[in-house]
Amino acid sequence: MKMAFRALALLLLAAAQPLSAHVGSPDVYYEGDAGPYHLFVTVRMPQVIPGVAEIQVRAESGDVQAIRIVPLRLTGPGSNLAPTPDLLEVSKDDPQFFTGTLWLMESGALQVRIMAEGAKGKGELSVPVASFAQRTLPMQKSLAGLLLLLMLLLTVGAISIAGAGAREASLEPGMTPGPANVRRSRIAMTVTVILVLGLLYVGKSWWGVEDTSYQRRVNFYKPPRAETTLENGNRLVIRAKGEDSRWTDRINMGRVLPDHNHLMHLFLIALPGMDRMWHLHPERLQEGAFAVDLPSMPAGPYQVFADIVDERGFPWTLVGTIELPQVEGKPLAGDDSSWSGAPLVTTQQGSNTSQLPDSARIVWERGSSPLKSNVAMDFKFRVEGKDGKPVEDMEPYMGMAGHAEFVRSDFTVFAHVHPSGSIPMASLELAQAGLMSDPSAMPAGMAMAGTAPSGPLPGVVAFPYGFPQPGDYRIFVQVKRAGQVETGVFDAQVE
Ligand SMILES: [Cu+2]
Repeated sequence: MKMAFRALALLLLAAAQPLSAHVGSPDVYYEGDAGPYHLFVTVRMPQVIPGVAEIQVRAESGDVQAIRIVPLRLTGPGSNLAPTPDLLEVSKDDPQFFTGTLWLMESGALQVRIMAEGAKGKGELSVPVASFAQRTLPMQKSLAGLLLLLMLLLTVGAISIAGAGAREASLEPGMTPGPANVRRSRIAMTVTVILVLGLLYVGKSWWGVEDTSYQRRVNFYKPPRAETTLENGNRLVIRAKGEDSRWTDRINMGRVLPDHNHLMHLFLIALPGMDRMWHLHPERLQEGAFAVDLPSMPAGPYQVFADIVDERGFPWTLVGTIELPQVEGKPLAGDDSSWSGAPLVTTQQGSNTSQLPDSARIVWERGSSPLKSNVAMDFKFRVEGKDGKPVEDMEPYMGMAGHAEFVRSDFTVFAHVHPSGSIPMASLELAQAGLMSDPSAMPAGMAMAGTAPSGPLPGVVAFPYGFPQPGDYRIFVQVKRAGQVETGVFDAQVE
């Protein structure tokens, strides 16, 4: 029985942090066009795989009649063989809001294909999702109790049936068992006890093997460690190391995909107050490591977040910390950018304006209601000049109107978000290519929201996202104006 208790205790011992690619922010927020319909999509990812994802779709216009969804692999076999789609339910109070659930059966880079139908015909879009078990769910105490009771009942039952059978099966009716029968019964019961204990042991081992392999899968998808070394005083070398030993074999750093022009987006954020931030783009070295020549930086501890997308379209964020000496480096160039200012302050009302160097500023149109976690929001930022009017010199920064980084004060949440949402552009491109292979489903003029805008950009940029948990956050909003990258910083308290 002790073994059974141990097996159950093992099961109840489930304490893994829910972390993910993007760190601590597993849900997917997306804004884009399904043919003629503009949709806002939220995918709430399950904590375990297989598990149920919750899908919410809001249509911008009122002419969408039905929305169907189906899960697929993002790339490779199965990425174009769609099972029968499920119909989303229309909200009773709001005909533009659709909800439904979807079983996700496997881990890895998946996509949720969304098919909208309405007055303007049909349209499709595809939302890449990173599917992985975030933790081992503990067994419910009532279920554990019931199983233990059943096990006891079966064990005692099996032993007593074997004993009774050996003692009384060959007796004539009305006869009482003699000493020989009793001896045979004791032997049968002893043998059965040994057999049952053997069975329980095998069962416990089986359970243990399953549990270990599940735990390994959970560890496999934890954010890999960013192992950093400083060479020659200013060259930072970054290597990824997965929590599970199989990670390095399976994730080929030599084949990561370029994500909005760069193989890696590296963020160095001053600890603990986030009063300095660098957004850099390391180059890949021969052996799968990455390296970047640092700009001049003051000595101190820094948090490291490094975004990559593997060849299957699965996004990973390497996480680490580094203690840097005073670095004498070269000036920033290309897409690299930096910001410095006041440390994070957390007040209920937070901050909604951020001054830019040329007396322009970024204003967060956050409304007056308190910020809530796990609510899909459109984070809208207005870049305005001295005169209070939106600036007219905005241009694409790495192909997009803006980039936003959401960081929780304790660094357990990090999300790099774009106007199209929380999905890396490299994964979106793979999903888009999948749609392209079926031209009948691809209406003309379809473009990804927020990518490769042409012509002058409006002085407003919006990011669909939701805070994954309550706490204090700093939001870095990065835009490009007249060839210069500018960063606005906003602090927010989330309930
Ligand atoms: Cu970006």
